[in-house]
Amino acid sequence: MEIALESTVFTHGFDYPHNIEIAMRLEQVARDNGCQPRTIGIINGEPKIGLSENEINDLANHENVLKAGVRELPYVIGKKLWASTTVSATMRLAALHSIKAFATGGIGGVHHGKWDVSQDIMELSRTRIIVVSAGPKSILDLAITSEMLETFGVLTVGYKTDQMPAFYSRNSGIKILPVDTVDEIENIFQSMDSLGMRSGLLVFNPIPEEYEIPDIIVKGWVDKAEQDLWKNHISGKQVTPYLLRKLAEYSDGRTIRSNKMLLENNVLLGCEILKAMSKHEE
Ligand code: PSU
Ligand code: MN
Repeated sequence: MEIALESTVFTHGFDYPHNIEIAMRLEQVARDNGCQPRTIGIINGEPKIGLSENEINDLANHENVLKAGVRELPYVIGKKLWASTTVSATMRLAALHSIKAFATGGIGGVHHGKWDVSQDIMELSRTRIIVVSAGPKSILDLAITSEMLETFGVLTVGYKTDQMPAFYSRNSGIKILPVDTVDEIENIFQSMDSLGMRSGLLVFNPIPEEYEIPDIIVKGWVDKAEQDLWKNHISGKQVTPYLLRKLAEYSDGRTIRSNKMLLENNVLLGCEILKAMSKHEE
């Protein structure tokens, strides 16, 4: 049972040394739960489906690492570059290798007030794999992201919740279809196959209560961070790394701790889903 993990979270999401610590910890959580971790990234133009510990270190410390979505994969492979893979690129590479589940933190979506829509949504609509996430990234427009997921036909379910989780907090107030067990998730994934749906299944798994940060507090930090963004003319792929760094700064590291715990929680659920799938395949 292989579980896919992404590399952008440690190349662009966290700074050293948290980044390496978290990457290693997630692999360990997978192993402790009976799965083989496959952290995906591109080394010198070569997609690695399961980076070694050394390669994770090299990728995290390499001075010129591109953040590659699925669109950029041919570019970084063709030009033999070093790249981390976002949710969209990780999904594609994992699915190509018949990996059935992928655990991540936040998926990309729609940013506030501008036409900045992540490739993650497009890829979820066309690549068959189960993606476990704690909600769209907190810096996004959640209502529009939820609408966009619908438009692209991305089936999105909430694990033991009927509200879309909002990354650092468990509830966004936006309705979502609930599921109660990993067996239900597996049944739904099989049904998609029998209906000829080749899209991904997005499973939103709320952050554990003890690490939750109330929405209202996060919003204050996000507003401030967005003003910094605007003042410093940051755009495109720099947006997420910049905002995450600012949130860590304003929260005195609290967002880092929460981010780490929700990632672990998602790896756990990913492994449970894989176990349910393998039980039924026997
Ligand atoms: N969520 C985080 N940190 C991140 C990301 C998500 O808390 O670094 C990464 C994921 O790899 C996701 C990507 O796929 O950001 C989306 O980036 P963009 O909005 O540029 O598509
Ligand atoms: Mn974007």
